[in-house]
Amino acid sequence: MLSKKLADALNKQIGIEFYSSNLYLQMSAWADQQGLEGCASFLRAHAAEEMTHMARVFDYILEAGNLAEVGPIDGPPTNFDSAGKLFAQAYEHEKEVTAAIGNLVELCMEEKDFTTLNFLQWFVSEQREEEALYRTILDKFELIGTDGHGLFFIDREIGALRAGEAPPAA
Ligand code: OFO
Repeated sequence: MLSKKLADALNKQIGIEFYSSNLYLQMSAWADQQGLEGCASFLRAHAAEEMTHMARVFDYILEAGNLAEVGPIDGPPTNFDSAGKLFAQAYEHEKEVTAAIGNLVELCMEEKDFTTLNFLQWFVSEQREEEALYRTILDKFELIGTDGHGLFFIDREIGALRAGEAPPAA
């Protein structure tokens, strides 16, 4: 069984992963409305991937013999001003998730729960990949720019990226 403190913290992570999924789903709707099909499909896939993160934590809590709890989840914003701002926001969000995973790792060490520490290693690597992925996207905005046909090309490039996969080495 997990300690009450660790079970509570992992249950909070369920909410964070749900929120991530809802955020990317909402972002995909915004992108779709702007005619950015590549961005919309990338974000939609990322929303689905976040649900798998949620399920990993949910299942782990259950397997440990504790109660997995789906708490209230805040609604994501609906307007993102521009595609560049949207991806900057996604990157900031991933950094927050990385910090939340870091707090969980710290708690495992405090509690000497090495099984959960081991479970969290996957998330530690995943966050490194996701931050790198969003940095790659932000680089595209920087390099290509959104003037003229820029946004069209960026949208095509983002559509070709796959959420959940490490970006090619620069
Ligand atoms: Fe974006 O990795 Fe889960 O939240």
